[in-house]
Amino acid sequence: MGFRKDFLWGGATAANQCEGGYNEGGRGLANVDVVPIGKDRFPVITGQMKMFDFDEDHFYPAKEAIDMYHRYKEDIALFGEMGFKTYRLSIAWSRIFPKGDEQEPNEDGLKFYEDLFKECHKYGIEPLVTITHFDCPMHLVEKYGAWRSRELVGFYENLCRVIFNRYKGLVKYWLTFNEINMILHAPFMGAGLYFEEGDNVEQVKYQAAHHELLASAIATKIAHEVDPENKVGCMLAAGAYYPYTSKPEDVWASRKSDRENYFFIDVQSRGEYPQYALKEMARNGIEIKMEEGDLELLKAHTVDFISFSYYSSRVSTTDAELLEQTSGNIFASVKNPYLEASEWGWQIDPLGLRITMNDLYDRYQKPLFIVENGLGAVDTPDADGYVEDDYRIDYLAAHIQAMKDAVEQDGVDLLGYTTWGCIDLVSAGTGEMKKRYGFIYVDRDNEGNGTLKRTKKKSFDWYKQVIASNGEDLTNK
Ligand code: P53
Repeated sequence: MGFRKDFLWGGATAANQCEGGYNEGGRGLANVDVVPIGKDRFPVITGQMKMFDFDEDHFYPAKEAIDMYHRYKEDIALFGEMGFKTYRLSIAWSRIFPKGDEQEPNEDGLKFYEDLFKECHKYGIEPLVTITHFDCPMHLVEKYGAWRSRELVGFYENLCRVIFNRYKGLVKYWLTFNEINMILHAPFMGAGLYFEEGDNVEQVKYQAAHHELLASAIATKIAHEVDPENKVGCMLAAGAYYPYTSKPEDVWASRKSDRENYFFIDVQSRGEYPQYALKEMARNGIEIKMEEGDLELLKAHTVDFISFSYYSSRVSTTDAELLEQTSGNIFASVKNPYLEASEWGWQIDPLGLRITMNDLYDRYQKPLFIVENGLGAVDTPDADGYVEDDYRIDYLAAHIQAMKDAVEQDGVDLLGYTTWGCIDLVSAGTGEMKKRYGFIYVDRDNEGNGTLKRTKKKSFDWYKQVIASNGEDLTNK
């Protein structure tokens, strides 16, 4: 019993949140580079405020991030020491195609990831690669309006062809779009969408989503053609919605909120636009322009597995006053009175992970892969850089226990588990360094000061023990 023998334990990062080196190796500028820290971040990531380049008044944490571009060997050695079986990372599109619409890729960028994958294999670590983790070359944003334009499908297809061929034999697990539903919630950060006055925002988002869904199906097709060993997954920002009360209207609201997110996975996994979504779009006057063959492509090239991030469950309500409190969050959710919250107000709900896993497995009947989970917290290192992060161990142990219950008690098929930000990195939501997830502490602050030195936290040895025991020993010694 317990987890499968080949269970993929590991950690996850994203290029823009850890690499830095934003203008090195021929890399082009991307949407994720120009999102600043501070009060303007939210309007920028939601596409309400135009920020297409750096300016003097803001600090842009992704420019240098934690400098993994130069330090990946040291970092991967530490992952190896923890016994990682897999390392989830993303490719920066603008390293491979600096502008996005070139015919020929940038060799420096290709070589960088080739070396990085080889470094992983030295330690027996299987790379799990997110093809796009929120990033889109700025040239594609400025010239085509990013995923608004159908041309992006072709540019993404080129990217996929190039990387699948180049990394054949080095990579076999691929995710097409990180948190594909993020296009609804943070459309500039998630998909390079910026809105002009007079735009029909919902129309633009769903048209762009269609392009991504199509691109995802095409990527799946090519991945399977290039190497039948390739396994392709979709990726959802998950977290089941609970009704605030047992009032049927609240229950119905929670179903609708779930569907808003499951919509994407329904298309990627079942290969069809679900009826509820078609009806809802029709009611809202949203008309998706499709071309001949689109629906066939979606149907023919569904994903092999379902991956998702889970940080918290969410709560829906029809109470207008309560609803008011939810504005300004990436995901609308009222406070659940039964749960504790992190320092950033993210509510902690391990059982919610088991519930979410069961929802997804019931719905799709495909293997699941938890590719993000973790606690963003303030860490206080001692003079040697050591952090006694029992709070993080408690969070992770409770979530691993819940996923074990889903596997052992409920029979969910789970391929692996990668914790988010296995090494401290820049927060996507806030741009802070202070919000840390790692087993490895990185000396850098919100303003970009620090030596970038890496040190092990208490959770480092704990996670090593969890992996060595294949999830049997979760005790904090
Ligand atoms: P941060 C919001 C809600 C759920 C998932 O988030 C999210 C976000 C964006 O903040 O994104 C994922 O860094 C994402 C990662 C991100 C991680 O969650 O705001 O895939 O890039 O870093 C954690 O604490």
